[in-house]
Amino acid sequence: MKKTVALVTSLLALPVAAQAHFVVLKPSTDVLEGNKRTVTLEARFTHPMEGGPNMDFGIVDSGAVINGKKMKLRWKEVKIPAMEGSAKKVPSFKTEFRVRRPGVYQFYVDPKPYFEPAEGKFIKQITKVYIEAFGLEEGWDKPIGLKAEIVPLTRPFGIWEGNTFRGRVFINGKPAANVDVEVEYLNPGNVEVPADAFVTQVIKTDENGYFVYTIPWAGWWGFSAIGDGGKLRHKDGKLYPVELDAVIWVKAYPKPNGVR
Ligand SMILES: [Cu+2]
Repeated sequence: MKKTVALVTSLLALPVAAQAHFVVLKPSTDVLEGNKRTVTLEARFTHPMEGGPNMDFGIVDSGAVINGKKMKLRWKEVKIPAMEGSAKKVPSFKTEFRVRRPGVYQFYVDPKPYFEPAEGKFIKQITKVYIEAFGLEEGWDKPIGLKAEIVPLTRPFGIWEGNTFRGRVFINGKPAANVDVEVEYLNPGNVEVPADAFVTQVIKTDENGYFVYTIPWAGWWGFSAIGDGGKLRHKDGKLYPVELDAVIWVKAYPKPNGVR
Protein backbone atom coordinates (compact mmCIF):
# COMPACT_ATOMS: atom_id res chain seq x y z
CA MET A 1 0.00 0.00 0.00
CA LYS A 2 1.45 3.33 -0.90
CA LYS A 3 1.80 6.15 1.61
CA THR A 4 0.51 8.81 -0.76
CA VAL A 5 -2.71 6.90 -1.27
CA ALA A 6 -3.18 6.37 2.48
CA LEU A 7 -2.59 10.08 3.05
CA VAL A 8 -5.06 11.22 0.43
CA THR A 9 -7.65 8.73 1.67
CA SER A 10 -7.35 9.86 5.25
CA LEU A 11 -7.35 13.56 4.42
CA LEU A 12 -10.19 13.67 1.98
CA ALA A 13 -11.99 10.43 2.75
CA LEU A 14 -12.57 10.07 -0.97
CA PRO A 15 -12.64 6.78 -2.74
CA VAL A 16 -9.34 6.27 -4.50
CA ALA A 17 -8.30 3.67 -7.00
CA ALA A 18 -7.54 0.51 -5.09
CA GLN A 19 -3.99 -0.69 -5.27
CA ALA A 20 -4.01 -3.59 -7.62
CA HIS A 21 -3.43 -6.93 -5.95
CA PHE A 22 -2.45 -9.81 -8.20
CA VAL A 23 -2.05 -13.49 -7.72
CA VAL A 24 1.09 -14.13 -9.73
CA LEU A 25 1.15 -17.56 -11.36
CA LYS A 26 4.36 -17.82 -13.33
CA PRO A 27 5.76 -20.84 -15.12
CA SER A 28 9.42 -21.17 -16.07
CA THR A 29 8.34 -20.97 -19.71
CA ASP A 30 5.18 -20.53 -21.78
CA VAL A 31 6.42 -22.72 -24.61
CA LEU A 32 8.07 -26.09 -24.11
CA GLU A 33 10.21 -27.53 -26.89
CA GLY A 34 13.15 -29.87 -27.42
CA ASN A 35 13.87 -32.44 -24.75
CA LYS A 36 12.80 -30.46 -21.70
CA ARG A 37 10.00 -32.17 -19.83
CA THR A 38 9.68 -30.24 -16.62
CA VAL A 39 8.15 -26.87 -15.92
CA THR A 40 8.42 -25.12 -12.59
CA LEU A 41 5.64 -22.80 -11.44
CA GLU A 42 5.53 -20.23 -8.69
CA ALA A 43 2.48 -18.64 -7.11
CA ARG A 44 2.26 -15.68 -4.75
CA PHE A 45 0.00 -12.75 -3.94
CA THR A 46 1.57 -9.39 -4.58
CA HIS A 47 1.62 -6.03 -6.33
CA PRO A 48 3.60 -6.97 -9.44
CA MET A 49 4.62 -3.59 -10.83
CA GLU A 50 5.64 -2.21 -7.46
CA GLY A 51 7.48 -5.37 -6.48
CA GLY A 52 5.50 -5.82 -3.28
CA PRO A 53 4.38 -6.08 -0.65
CA ASN A 54 3.77 -9.80 -0.84
CA MET A 55 0.60 -10.71 1.03
CA ASP A 56 -0.83 -13.66 2.87
CA PHE A 57 -1.77 -16.35 0.39
CA GLY A 58 -3.27 -19.82 0.43
CA ILE A 59 -4.35 -22.22 -2.31
CA VAL A 60 -7.75 -23.87 -2.05
CA ASP A 61 -7.72 -25.64 -5.40
CA SER A 62 -5.39 -25.83 -8.38
CA GLY A 63 -4.66 -27.93 -11.40
CA ALA A 64 -3.31 -28.38 -14.88
CA VAL A 65 -6.09 -28.88 -17.41
CA ILE A 66 -5.53 -30.44 -20.82
CA ASN A 67 -8.36 -31.58 -23.13
CA GLY A 68 -10.83 -31.25 -20.28
CA LYS A 69 -8.78 -33.50 -17.99
CA LYS A 70 -7.45 -32.13 -14.76
CA MET A 71 -4.17 -33.06 -13.15
CA LYS A 72 -3.36 -32.17 -9.56
CA LEU A 73 -0.51 -29.88 -8.67
CA ARG A 74 1.56 -30.56 -5.56
CA TRP A 75 2.68 -27.26 -4.12
CA LYS A 76 5.55 -26.71 -1.76
CA GLU A 77 5.20 -23.73 0.55
CA VAL A 78 8.08 -21.28 0.51
CA LYS A 79 8.01 -18.39 2.98
CA ILE A 80 9.03 -15.08 1.44
CA PRO A 81 9.50 -11.66 3.06
CA ALA A 82 6.49 -9.35 2.80
CA MET A 83 8.89 -6.65 1.63
CA GLU A 84 12.51 -6.92 0.65
CA GLY A 85 14.49 -7.26 3.85
CA SER A 86 11.43 -7.33 6.11
CA ALA A 87 11.10 -9.78 8.99
CA LYS A 88 7.45 -10.49 8.21
CA LYS A 89 7.15 -13.62 6.11
CA VAL A 90 4.22 -14.72 3.95
CA PRO A 91 3.57 -17.94 2.06
CA SER A 92 4.37 -18.42 -1.59
CA PHE A 93 4.21 -21.72 -3.45
CA LYS A 94 6.33 -23.63 -5.91
CA THR A 95 5.73 -26.76 -7.89
CA GLU A 96 7.34 -28.84 -10.59
CA PHE A 97 5.16 -30.22 -13.32
CA ARG A 98 6.20 -33.03 -15.62
CA VAL A 99 4.77 -32.73 -19.08
CA ARG A 100 3.97 -36.17 -20.45
CA ARG A 101 2.39 -35.33 -23.75
CA PRO A 102 2.07 -32.51 -26.29
CA GLY A 103 -0.73 -29.99 -25.93
CA VAL A 104 -1.93 -26.86 -24.25
CA TYR A 105 -1.87 -26.97 -20.47
CA GLN A 106 -4.05 -24.52 -18.61
CA PHE A 107 -2.72 -24.08 -15.10
CA TYR A 108 -4.99 -22.50 -12.53
CA VAL A 109 -4.93 -21.53 -8.90
CA ASP A 110 -8.03 -20.85 -6.80
CA PRO A 111 -6.85 -19.04 -3.67
CA LYS A 112 -8.48 -18.66 -0.29
CA PRO A 113 -10.19 -15.27 0.07
CA TYR A 114 -7.84 -12.59 1.35
CA PHE A 115 -9.25 -9.92 3.66
CA GLU A 116 -8.03 -6.44 2.74
CA PRO A 117 -8.60 -4.16 5.72
CA ALA A 118 -7.78 -1.01 3.71
CA GLU A 119 -10.71 -1.72 1.41
CA GLY A 120 -13.04 -3.53 3.82
CA LYS A 121 -13.48 -6.49 1.54
CA PHE A 122 -12.25 -9.92 0.62
CA ILE A 123 -10.31 -10.48 -2.57
CA LYS A 124 -10.31 -13.82 -4.35
CA GLN A 125 -8.45 -14.06 -7.61
CA ILE A 126 -8.80 -17.20 -9.66
CA THR A 127 -5.69 -17.21 -11.81
CA LYS A 128 -4.64 -18.95 -15.00
CA VAL A 129 -1.52 -19.33 -17.11
CA TYR A 130 -0.82 -21.44 -20.19
CA ILE A 131 1.95 -23.68 -21.43
CA GLU A 132 2.11 -25.03 -24.94
CA ALA A 133 4.11 -28.23 -25.11
CA PHE A 134 5.78 -29.76 -28.16
CA GLY A 135 3.93 -27.92 -30.89
CA LEU A 136 0.36 -29.05 -30.32
CA GLU A 137 -1.55 -25.78 -30.04
CA GLU A 138 -5.21 -26.74 -29.74
CA GLY A 139 -7.43 -25.96 -26.80
CA TRP A 140 -6.21 -22.58 -25.56
CA ASP A 141 -9.52 -20.92 -26.47
CA LYS A 142 -11.59 -23.30 -24.33
CA PRO A 143 -12.82 -22.25 -20.89
CA ILE A 144 -12.07 -24.66 -18.06
CA GLY A 145 -15.15 -23.81 -16.02
CA LEU A 146 -13.74 -21.58 -13.30
CA LYS A 147 -16.02 -19.33 -11.24
CA ALA A 148 -14.09 -16.36 -12.57
CA GLU A 149 -12.30 -16.87 -15.84
CA ILE A 150 -10.73 -14.93 -18.66
CA VAL A 151 -11.02 -16.82 -21.92
CA PRO A 152 -8.36 -15.56 -24.32
CA LEU A 153 -9.10 -14.62 -27.91
CA THR A 154 -5.45 -13.99 -28.52
CA ARG A 155 -3.45 -17.20 -28.34
CA PRO A 156 -1.93 -16.87 -24.86
CA PHE A 157 1.58 -18.12 -25.61
CA GLY A 158 4.27 -17.21 -28.11
CA ILE A 159 3.33 -13.51 -28.02
CA TRP A 160 5.52 -10.63 -29.20
CA GLU A 161 5.74 -7.32 -27.39
CA GLY A 162 3.40 -4.94 -29.19
CA ASN A 163 0.82 -7.66 -29.80
CA THR A 164 -2.74 -6.90 -28.83
CA PHE A 165 -4.19 -9.20 -26.22
CA ARG A 166 -7.89 -9.88 -26.41
CA GLY A 167 -9.94 -11.73 -23.84
CA ARG A 168 -13.45 -12.30 -22.62
CA VAL A 169 -14.35 -12.19 -18.96
CA PHE A 170 -16.75 -14.64 -17.34
CA ILE A 171 -17.83 -14.27 -13.72
CA ASN A 172 -20.04 -17.06 -12.39
CA GLY A 173 -20.33 -18.37 -15.95
CA LYS A 174 -21.75 -15.13 -17.37
CA PRO A 175 -19.95 -12.58 -19.57
CA ALA A 176 -18.94 -9.69 -17.32
CA ALA A 177 -20.09 -6.43 -18.94
CA ASN A 178 -18.47 -3.08 -18.18
CA VAL A 179 -16.09 -4.30 -15.51
CA ASP A 180 -12.58 -3.00 -14.92
CA VAL A 181 -9.65 -5.05 -16.09
CA GLU A 182 -6.45 -4.09 -14.30
CA VAL A 183 -3.21 -4.70 -16.13
CA GLU A 184 0.22 -4.92 -14.55
CA TYR A 185 3.72 -5.77 -15.61
CA LEU A 186 5.62 -8.25 -13.47
CA ASN A 187 8.48 -5.95 -12.64
CA PRO A 188 11.78 -7.74 -12.10
CA GLY A 189 12.79 -4.61 -10.18
CA ASN A 190 14.41 -2.43 -12.82
CA VAL A 191 11.39 -0.62 -14.24
CA GLU A 192 10.40 2.72 -12.73
CA VAL A 193 7.11 4.45 -13.44
CA PRO A 194 6.82 8.22 -13.95
CA ALA A 195 3.78 8.52 -11.63
CA ASP A 196 1.40 6.35 -9.61
CA ALA A 197 -1.14 6.25 -12.43
CA PHE A 198 1.27 4.12 -14.46
CA VAL A 199 1.49 1.29 -11.94
CA THR A 200 -1.81 -0.27 -13.00
CA GLN A 201 -3.28 0.20 -16.44
CA VAL A 202 -7.07 0.02 -16.47
CA ILE A 203 -9.33 -1.00 -19.31
CA LYS A 204 -13.00 -1.95 -19.36
CA THR A 205 -14.90 -4.84 -20.81
CA ASP A 206 -17.62 -4.04 -23.32
CA GLU A 207 -21.24 -5.11 -22.92
CA ASN A 208 -20.32 -8.67 -23.87
CA GLY A 209 -17.34 -8.98 -21.56
CA TYR A 210 -14.61 -8.47 -24.15
CA PHE A 211 -11.48 -6.41 -23.57
CA VAL A 212 -8.34 -5.58 -25.54
CA TYR A 213 -4.92 -4.37 -24.52
CA THR A 214 -1.77 -3.82 -26.53
CA ILE A 215 1.25 -5.11 -24.63
CA PRO A 216 3.84 -2.32 -24.71
CA TRP A 217 7.01 -4.21 -23.85
CA ALA A 218 8.40 -7.68 -23.25
CA GLY A 219 7.89 -9.60 -20.02
CA TRP A 220 5.08 -11.18 -18.04
CA TRP A 221 1.79 -9.24 -18.04
CA GLY A 222 -1.15 -9.90 -15.76
CA PHE A 223 -4.79 -9.05 -16.47
CA SER A 224 -7.23 -8.98 -13.57
CA ALA A 225 -10.93 -8.58 -14.29
CA ILE A 226 -12.73 -7.27 -11.22
CA GLY A 227 -15.93 -9.15 -10.48
CA ASP A 228 -18.52 -9.50 -7.74
CA GLY A 229 -18.39 -12.60 -5.57
CA GLY A 230 -21.16 -11.84 -3.11
CA LYS A 231 -20.45 -11.62 0.62
CA LEU A 232 -18.45 -13.54 3.16
CA ARG A 233 -18.31 -13.49 6.95
CA HIS A 234 -15.06 -12.27 8.48
CA LYS A 235 -13.53 -13.18 11.84
CA ASP A 236 -15.24 -10.13 13.39
CA GLY A 237 -18.63 -11.71 12.62
CA LYS A 238 -19.56 -9.13 9.99
CA LEU A 239 -20.31 -9.72 6.33
CA TYR A 240 -18.00 -8.14 3.78
CA PRO A 241 -18.14 -8.00 -0.01
CA VAL A 242 -15.99 -10.44 -1.95
CA GLU A 243 -14.15 -9.11 -4.96
CA LEU A 244 -14.04 -12.15 -7.24
CA ASP A 245 -11.45 -11.57 -9.92
CA ALA A 246 -10.41 -13.50 -13.00
CA VAL A 247 -6.67 -13.26 -13.62
CA ILE A 248 -4.60 -14.38 -16.57
CA TRP A 249 -0.85 -14.10 -17.16
CA VAL A 250 0.86 -13.98 -20.54
CA LYS A 251 4.45 -13.57 -21.56
CA ALA A 252 5.48 -11.17 -24.32
CA TYR A 253 8.82 -11.74 -26.04
CA PRO A 254 11.11 -8.93 -27.16
CA LYS A 255 11.54 -8.19 -30.83
CA PRO A 256 14.16 -10.54 -32.25
CA ASN A 257 17.62 -9.24 -33.07
CA GLY A 258 17.72 -7.68 -36.50
CA VAL A 259 14.24 -6.20 -36.20
CA ARG A 260 13.79 -2.48 -35.75
CU1 LIG B 1 -1.92 -5.53 -0.96
